[in-house]
Amino acid sequence: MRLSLVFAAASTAVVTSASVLPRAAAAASAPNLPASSFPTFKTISIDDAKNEKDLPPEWNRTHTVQADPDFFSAQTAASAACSANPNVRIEWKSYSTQHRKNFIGAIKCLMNKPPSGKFSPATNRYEDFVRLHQMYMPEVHQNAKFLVWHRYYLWVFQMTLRKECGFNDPFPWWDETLVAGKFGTTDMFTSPDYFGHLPGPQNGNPVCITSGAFAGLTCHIGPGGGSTPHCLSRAGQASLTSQCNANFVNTCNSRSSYADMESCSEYGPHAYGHNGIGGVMSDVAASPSDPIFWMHHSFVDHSFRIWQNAAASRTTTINGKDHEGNPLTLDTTISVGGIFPDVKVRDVLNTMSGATIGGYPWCYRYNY
Ligand SMILES: [Cu+2]
Repeated sequence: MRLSLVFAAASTAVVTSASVLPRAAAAASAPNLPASSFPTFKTISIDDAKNEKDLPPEWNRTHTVQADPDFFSAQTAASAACSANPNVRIEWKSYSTQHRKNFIGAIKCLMNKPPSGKFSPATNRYEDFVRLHQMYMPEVHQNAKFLVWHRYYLWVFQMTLRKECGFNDPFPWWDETLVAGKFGTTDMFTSPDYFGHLPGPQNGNPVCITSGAFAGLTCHIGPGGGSTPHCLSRAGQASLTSQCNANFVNTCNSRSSYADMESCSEYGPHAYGHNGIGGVMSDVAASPSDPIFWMHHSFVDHSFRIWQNAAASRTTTINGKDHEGNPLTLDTTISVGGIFPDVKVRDVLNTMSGATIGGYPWCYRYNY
């Protein structure tokens, strides 16, 4: 009797003090990890990219897997239907205020849903996606699978917003070349309604995000391969985000082979965007913990699609190698851990194929 009274009193006290904690104090309860906790992404300078320093002599230049004419010609009817009514991803600047708020709200909706239980130790549905990325990290980075896998991962995330959170609006994308070197000035970061601010590092370390829709967010996946609760943090560096410029994108896109372009994109603008936003975004394995991840990867996928638009063969052929050194083929599996069906490389090369995947049309393009 006496013991239970003590417990009752103690738990009442805890509830009371938690309920009167101001939001900022609650935010501070997740530790702000130092920069050294977050492994950064490997980069290549634009000069080295121009000199093809990232490409070993024999790498990727041979063994291009040719198109499967039967497969791609069979898509004609579906792709015609798709062309008539594609999902158009709209660049953030012309994305309406209502769409922006709905998009942010849908991400928060996923964060407020329970985890599936298949991605332990994820604590909510959103973190299922973070854990998935963490699990697949070695398989889908630093090899040619990077662009095709992240294209599907991004689309699956967006279809999940639609399916599980009723987000039926067009999807946004972010043209980072418009703000290369000044990411912090876009209203994505400056508005109280969106992603929260982009502070510079303090004493060389990231800063917890206390503004925007995700103020005070605790990340439970990462850093690296672990799961230590930490605040959503950033450490913006203009000298790095300046590399997300049109010249660098065009340098990568001037490469004619998929795998050569992939290498330049991954270690070039892609890596600089992650490292330049810093903190959680520079955590290779668990960077999707920061919701700006999806905007950054829409930029990476956009560059890939622009490269593909230059030649029809770029939506029907593939080359390069996977993380084990095996050549990618049209039949190489792209898996998202069961959140959506496994697909093959052939299924994701043409974003306008019109095929049905997991009940949704694979059918999108960018507004420019
Ligand atoms: Cu990734």
